Amino acid sequence: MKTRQSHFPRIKTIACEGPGSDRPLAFRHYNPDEVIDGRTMSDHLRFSIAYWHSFRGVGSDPFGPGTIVRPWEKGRDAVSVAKTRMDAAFEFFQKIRAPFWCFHDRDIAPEGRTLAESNRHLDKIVAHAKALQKATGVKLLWGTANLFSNPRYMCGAATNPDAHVFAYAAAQVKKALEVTKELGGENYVFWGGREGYETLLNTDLKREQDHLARFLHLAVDYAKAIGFKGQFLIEPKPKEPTKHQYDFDVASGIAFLRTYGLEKHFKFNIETNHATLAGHTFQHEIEVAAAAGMLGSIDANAGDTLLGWDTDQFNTDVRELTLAMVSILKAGGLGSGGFNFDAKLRRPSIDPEDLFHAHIGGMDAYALAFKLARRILAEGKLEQFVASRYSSYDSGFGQEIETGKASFKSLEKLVLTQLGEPKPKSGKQEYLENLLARYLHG
Ligand code: XUL
Ligand code: CO
Repeated sequence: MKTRQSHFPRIKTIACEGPGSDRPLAFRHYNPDEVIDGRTMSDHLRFSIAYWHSFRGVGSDPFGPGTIVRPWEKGRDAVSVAKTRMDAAFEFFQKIRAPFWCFHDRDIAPEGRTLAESNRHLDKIVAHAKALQKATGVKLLWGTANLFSNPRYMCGAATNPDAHVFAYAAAQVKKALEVTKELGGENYVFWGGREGYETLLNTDLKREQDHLARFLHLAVDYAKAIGFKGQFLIEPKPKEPTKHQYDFDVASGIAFLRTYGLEKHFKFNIETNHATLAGHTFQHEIEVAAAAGMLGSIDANAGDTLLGWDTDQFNTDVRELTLAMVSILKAGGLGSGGFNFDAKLRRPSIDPEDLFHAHIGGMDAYALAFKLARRILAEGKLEQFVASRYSSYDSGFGQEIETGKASFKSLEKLVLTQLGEPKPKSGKQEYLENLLARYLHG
């Protein structure tokens, strides 16, 4: 299928011109066709474009309305506008060389007056998306349902005190799972934007958590019933829009999933800005998920240290991304996941071209981080340091501790009769930071 008209007529497909290029509309590090270890960079990195920010974001913030007016936002009715917008989006996905996209149900199709009408709109747009996916080769990384914008969800969806709202949310997710399957989605994401509370004065915390778990079990059952094989992902976030969100961070997400017997069915979609809002580094969240074998996918963005909220910026901090990438590669990669740019333009960045600059910066930073992390792991200096720091557990009484053969009694005897006082050893943080700096800056 050919899209009739170009929505970015002045922009050609972005090419990789190498680190020496000074052309703003070129990649310097992300060469999607470069083969590394038998796979293209496009395959390694699995970049994805977030429909909500890049094609529904208008630049509004709590202090003012939108600033961004796109030329493609016109048509006879809301459904035909949605189709033209989607044509523009797929042209962008191709020109920016992103192999994947992600959406919420309500990003791609207008909500109707009834659920039945919303579903009819969605079906029309999904048919259009399917044709565009076929024509361009762009695939769906994940789908999800927007269970946070409509006023009916003001007190939560699965955790709403009103069972009627739970039922409505269930119906919405049922449909979202069906369309994600129809579009070949490789994952399905649950971000519980309003699954938390504003005040405990009106909240039965235990009952809300039970309801959230019941909802997720119903989703698991329905995915099985329709044969949806994609990976389920939980996206933790500590707060915003609610004061407290039940999926606070990866560690509390793991505890929640294990408490309710859901751990086999879920992995984590880790978002950088959500990690920092929880008081963690991006790498910390990745390590916690990887340690549990539950690292799923990444929402690639960044916060602003001077603003305490979810600013969803494009991340160009190569140091932060290199550390994250080391942890991701050590864990064996993201499997069916990818790097989804859940990031938005700043409010005054109103030109369609700004979408290109933003993604070029983000993709190049990740691509460079990927290459640096591969070098770090190939040389193995950091890993060797860590391994030797723990080497007292590799044999003797250390090994007995790890294998469960030692007891408090046996260890006491050992200290009293042989070991005596341990000799302090340096953690060598500054040496390691300098080692990292050599990879980053030469
Ligand atoms: C919100 C956020 C969402 C999820 C999907 O902070 O990250 O866009 O990624 O619902
Ligand atoms: Co996100």
